[in-house]
Amino acid sequence: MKNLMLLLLLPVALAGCTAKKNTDTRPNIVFILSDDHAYQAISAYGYPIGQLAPTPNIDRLAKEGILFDRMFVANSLCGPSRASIITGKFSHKNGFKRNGDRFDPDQPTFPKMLHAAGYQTAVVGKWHLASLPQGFDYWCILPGQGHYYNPDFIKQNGDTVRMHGYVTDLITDMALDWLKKRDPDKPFLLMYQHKAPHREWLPSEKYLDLYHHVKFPLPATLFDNHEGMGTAAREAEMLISENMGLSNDNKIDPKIVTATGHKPFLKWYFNAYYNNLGRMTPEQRAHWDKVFKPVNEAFLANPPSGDSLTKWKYQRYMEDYLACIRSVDDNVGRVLDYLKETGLDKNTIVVYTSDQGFYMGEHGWFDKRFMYEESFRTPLLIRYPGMVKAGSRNSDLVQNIDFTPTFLELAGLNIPEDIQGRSIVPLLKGLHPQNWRHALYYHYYEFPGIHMAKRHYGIRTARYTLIHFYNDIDEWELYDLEKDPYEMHNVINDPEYQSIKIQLNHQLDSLIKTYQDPLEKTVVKK
Ligand code: SGN
Ligand code: CA
Repeated sequence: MKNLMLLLLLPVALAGCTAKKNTDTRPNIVFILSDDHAYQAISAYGYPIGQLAPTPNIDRLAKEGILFDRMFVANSLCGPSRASIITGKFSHKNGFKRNGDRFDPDQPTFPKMLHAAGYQTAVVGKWHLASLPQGFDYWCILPGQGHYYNPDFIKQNGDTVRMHGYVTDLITDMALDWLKKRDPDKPFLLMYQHKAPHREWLPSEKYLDLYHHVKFPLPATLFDNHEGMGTAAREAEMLISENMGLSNDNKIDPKIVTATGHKPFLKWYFNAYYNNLGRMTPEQRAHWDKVFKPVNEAFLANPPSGDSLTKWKYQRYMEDYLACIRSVDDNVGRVLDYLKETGLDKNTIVVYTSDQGFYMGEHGWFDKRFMYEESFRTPLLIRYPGMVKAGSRNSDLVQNIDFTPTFLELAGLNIPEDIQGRSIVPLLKGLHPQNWRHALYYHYYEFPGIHMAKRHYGIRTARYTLIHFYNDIDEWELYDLEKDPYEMHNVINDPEYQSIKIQLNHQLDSLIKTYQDPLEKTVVKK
């Protein structure tokens, strides 16, 4: 009798299981974040660098989804960007203004909210928020910036372990392992966050000399003396010519750097070279030396100087930076293939973005921080077949504070009132709402500090950028991006732009009010 009952109930129980599987149709989210990945270096964006160093897998997201042309960050630096991404708030609200701050992990974040709503959540790779992740079923993160070769990882039990291999491959292995192990009946959020292509650009063994035979065209503004800009640009320490390290960045042995009459710009540059190479196994090191010995010998035999040295450094920079990206692209391909093979691609939102943009020699620079276009803007590509038309492109103003509300809406959750970003779901649907924002706010704080980019805040509209540099100076800059896309001419004092300036100032005031930025009242009037 009992057995009969069980048999009778079995179909009901099975139906229950199937029903459970099918009812939770909320989309999965794969959030891919790279570090310092310039949009100029993604071929789908169409810039020359991307054509010479293609990114076919990242491009798949553009082909099968949407590419955003005007995606910006709230504060162009790693930790602050990550804090804005997970909270949907500007730095002054989430409390993380500069690298070195500690993210208060008790505050609300979108991973926590998704987790509470039944999502399975994981983060692997770079985290860089000083505190440990909260709201994740699984996490495994790099301590701080992390390393390229045989990197350490902090595991959930608190142990730090060194893993053998190349950082980009290892992070992907972890992401795929977790995808395979997760409960297939629940929707998931995977934050898959690369260290690459962050300085100091160590390519994988496979790609050590991938681009050594490609000649990269010089950016038009490589020798910009910043005369048309302002004091902040002139005093920043992010010049390829002066501040990029021949040893740590360009992979020349410190002994050869010294022998050719050079000094490291910062003392730790030599140590960084030794530390990075010191992590390699003898086999990895032998492979490295095979490629870089001839580069070193050629440098010693015929040391470039002056502008030739800058050009040489630029070429070396491109070779390594882009080779790091090639590994990111391969690994993104592995994840996209897995989603496809398992059929997960249909109901999974895949986002590719970076924590900020990066200077590829524009204004003579590397690094970021500034509100000048190439570091303020960052790539954004999204694939979501159920909602996004393949091959679309969007030029509305979007910002990294928009991720949180977007993911909440896509998961069917309410967006808390204090979130400062806006859901881009309408844009994903191909709409252009009339009341979409016409201007973005920006605020950068890390000064004094490495690269010496002065503190500033400002406003960006579709056409203009107005910036106020404050703290140790009090200078305003205005750029007309339509007439001056390279931002070489600050027109703040140009009579033609006075009415624009007044209008932008009003808009800026209103953004400051809306976002409740107390502004640090440390402006020194000259
Ligand atoms: C390190 C880098 C800097 C970089 C900051 C912030 N030097 O200090 O060049 O600006 O990180 O980068 S390094 O040679 O030690 O890498 S961020 O992406 O983490 O904000
Ligand atoms: Ca970064």
